[in-house]
Amino acid sequence: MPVKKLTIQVVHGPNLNLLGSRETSVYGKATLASIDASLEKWAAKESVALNFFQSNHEGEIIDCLQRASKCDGILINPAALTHTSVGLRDALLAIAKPVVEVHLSNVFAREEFRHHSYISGIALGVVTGFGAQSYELGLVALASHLRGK
Ligand code: CA2
Repeated sequence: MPVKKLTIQVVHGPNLNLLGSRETSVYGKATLASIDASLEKWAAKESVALNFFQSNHEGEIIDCLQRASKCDGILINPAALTHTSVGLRDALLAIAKPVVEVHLSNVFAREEFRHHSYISGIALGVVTGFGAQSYELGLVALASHLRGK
């Protein structure tokens, strides 16, 4: 039987456009473009279509999620919005698709304010602390879930 094509919305939150240029000891040397390219490489082999979006603005991210209501699932690094945004949580609840939350750093090994996430409680799962690999692990897990594996 042919494999069903999945569509996954990938969302990167505020400041992640700076990846690879600053704070490399915390977030690693990979750029956002290189992370997207490696996700795309895996997705192409697995019959998964990825739509990428990054913004430094909460409202733009919420608008993107509302436009993405027909996707099968969402892979998101909400960045600082993780710890602050009821609006983002409500937008994810409204779209009602499986969400995987990812973080480059291990948020639990950092400042206490990063230990709380408004997103984790509504997510299928969370991957945190594996650098760029967090995204890859999250994508594989989300696609497996969507395929019922
Ligand atoms: O570890 C992660 O992926 C975070 O989501 C990154 C957020 C942080 O607020 C979360 O607590 C954990 C920060 C993203 C900022 O990205 C930068 C990248 C390069 C240089 C400066 C900031």
